[in-house]
Amino acid sequence: MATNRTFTMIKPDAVSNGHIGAILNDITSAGFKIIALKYTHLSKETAGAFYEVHKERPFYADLVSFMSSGPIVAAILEKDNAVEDFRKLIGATNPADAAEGTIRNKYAQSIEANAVHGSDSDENAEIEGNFYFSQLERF
Ligand code: IDP
Repeated sequence: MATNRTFTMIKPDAVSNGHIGAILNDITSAGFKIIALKYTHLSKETAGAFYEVHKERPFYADLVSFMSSGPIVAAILEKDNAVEDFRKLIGATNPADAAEGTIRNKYAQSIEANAVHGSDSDENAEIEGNFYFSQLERF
């Protein structure tokens, strides 16, 4: 059964292009409640650990460099059917394929610098939220 939480990051491209406020506004306007929020800058080691599942993929090294190239915003979000609804709100991985009005359609630069992350399953939402936030930092 779907849980009601997902995890997101506003990636370095969207942060450096000044889109934090607009993206958070899109997220809350779509009915998501912010449960935890953090502005941070990942080291290469931390970005590498977060994307460990993609270690064998050809873009892994570039992705780790990109994700540690500047600050990001991490958040845990709550809404009914959160994981699926959030994936719809952000759109396809490649912004060229992202539906009109989705966050990636509006703010992403490329398939790599694609503005936001959204968990792909309830299990990963839990793992990813725990990666960034302690019990004291969420409620
Ligand atoms: P998702 O973020 O839409 O779930 P994944 O396939 O899980 O997409 O890939 C994780 C991240 O890796 C993407 O959001 C994007 O930043 C990057 N990525 C995915 N495919 C490519 C690619 O073909 N070239 C470069 N980067 C990619």
